[in-house]
Amino acid sequence: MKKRVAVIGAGPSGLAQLRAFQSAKAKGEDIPEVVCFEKQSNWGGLWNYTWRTGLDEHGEPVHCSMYRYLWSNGPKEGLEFADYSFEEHFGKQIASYPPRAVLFDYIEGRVKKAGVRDWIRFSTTVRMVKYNEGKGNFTVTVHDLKADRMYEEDFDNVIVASGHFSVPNVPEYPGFDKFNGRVLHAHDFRDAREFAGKDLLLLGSSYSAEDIGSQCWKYGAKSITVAYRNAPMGFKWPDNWKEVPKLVRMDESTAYFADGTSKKVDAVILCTGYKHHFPFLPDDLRLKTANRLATNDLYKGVAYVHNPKLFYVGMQDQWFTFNMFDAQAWWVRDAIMGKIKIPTDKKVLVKDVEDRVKHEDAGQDAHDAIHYQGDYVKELIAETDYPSFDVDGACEAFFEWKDHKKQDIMAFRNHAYKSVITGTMAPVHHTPWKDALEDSMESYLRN
Ligand code: FAD
Ligand code: NA7
Repeated sequence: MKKRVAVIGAGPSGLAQLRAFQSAKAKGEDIPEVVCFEKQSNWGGLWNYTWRTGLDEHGEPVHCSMYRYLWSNGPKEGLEFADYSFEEHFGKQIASYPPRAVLFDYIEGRVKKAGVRDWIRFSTTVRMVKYNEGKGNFTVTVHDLKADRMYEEDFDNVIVASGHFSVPNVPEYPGFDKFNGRVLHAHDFRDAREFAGKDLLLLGSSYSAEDIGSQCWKYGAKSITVAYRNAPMGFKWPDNWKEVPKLVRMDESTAYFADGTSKKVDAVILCTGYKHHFPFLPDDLRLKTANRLATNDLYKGVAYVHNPKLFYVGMQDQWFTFNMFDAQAWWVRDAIMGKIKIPTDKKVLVKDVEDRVKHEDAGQDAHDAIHYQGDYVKELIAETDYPSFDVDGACEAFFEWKDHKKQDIMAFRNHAYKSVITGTMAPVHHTPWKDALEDSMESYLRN
């Protein structure tokens, strides 16, 4: 009997997993039967944009946290697939910060080429995973949303690739219930034009606050006020953008901050992050971790220490994305196919996690964090046949990106970097980011 493997989610991580198995098959290896369950009707995960917010047409929570006009927030040279370059996909080198639709096309291009679409059961939500102690396997209960039918199947391994930037962390502040404007989380933000001419308050001081604020600024918001909880982002912001200490309370129209200042605002956007949320996993299988580089309970960052037949891909906070998911997916594939041995002594697995946490905690700054995650990618790649690439070169692209952000936060996307896969330099985009209001693929590729 062939082993059966369930993959939960067909976003970049789940698709990396399918491509990993398919590449072994293409080399003549006998691979397990792989079934991927995806609750959306298409692949791409967060990159599969929808206008919907709240619940979808089936009553399922909408997964998408992306929005119109989103451009990559880091250089594409940091995420390029080692087995499928941008040049291979687009037939030429393209600029370094592609809009969402361009990256979606790139992600899709590789899996279309691999021919793995048939492995995915779309519009199918995983409702429960149970480990059968006696049989040593898992029973997965799923809901076919189109047929409105629930059924169970057994699998030898389960790989959770359901993402962790979809279920919002939604704090409450005094007065939200009295405020006359809209209070929304970044997860439900879709179109910056809604806020043209408005005074906006954003809470949070990480990527969402930076990027949603920048989008709103670009598309004509009157002012942006960002309240930070611990530390400001500290970029050189435009004149109508201010960072203030944390929000204390609101009334019908005004926000009051910890430094005694206040600001009349029209809407509040909570850029307060996301939760690792796995409603389909029981206590004995459910990962509980903060959003960090060294997660809790994952040996080599992927194998669940309390039951190493269960794997998680893409659960780390992310500098590296697509290429890190690949490194993980190839490693998980080889662990499942028996080419990599996971130690049977749980103490060894736990120690591995402790060491990773310590190592991450020893880092001082973002520079160390990028190196840390780069080293992790290198470590995994060295143990599989994933094409080796210049990970240090990708780290360099991240360092340059950080410098460019410091120089001018509204212009960092006008820079270009060198591919670590093909060695070619990206062209400089034809229009500065702040003036490029049209973000279609046709427009972006017109270089
Ligand atoms: P996801 O993309 O979240 O995919 C998970 C998939 O699992 C989804 O398709 C979902 O429908 C499915 N799923 C979930 N639960 C179930 C279930 N119970 N049953 C069946 N299917 C299920 N990264 C970059 O590299 N560059 C960027 O510019 C960038 N910008 C970002 C901007 C935003 C606003 C956000 C939120 C993230 C951004 N990211 C970016 C990071 C992003 O996390 C990764 O690029 C990538 O999408 C992660 O892939 P994933 O497959 O792990 O998760
Ligand atoms: P992050 O990077 O997890 O950041 C969350 C931010 O929210 C962070 O600045 C937190 O403040 C802040 N936060 C969390 N809880 C609160 C409360 N209660 N009050 C105020 N502020 C709070 O999430 P992002 O959404 O920015 O980014 C996630 C991904 O989306 C990322 O990979 C991007 O590529 C896009 P802290 O700094 O801890 O004080």
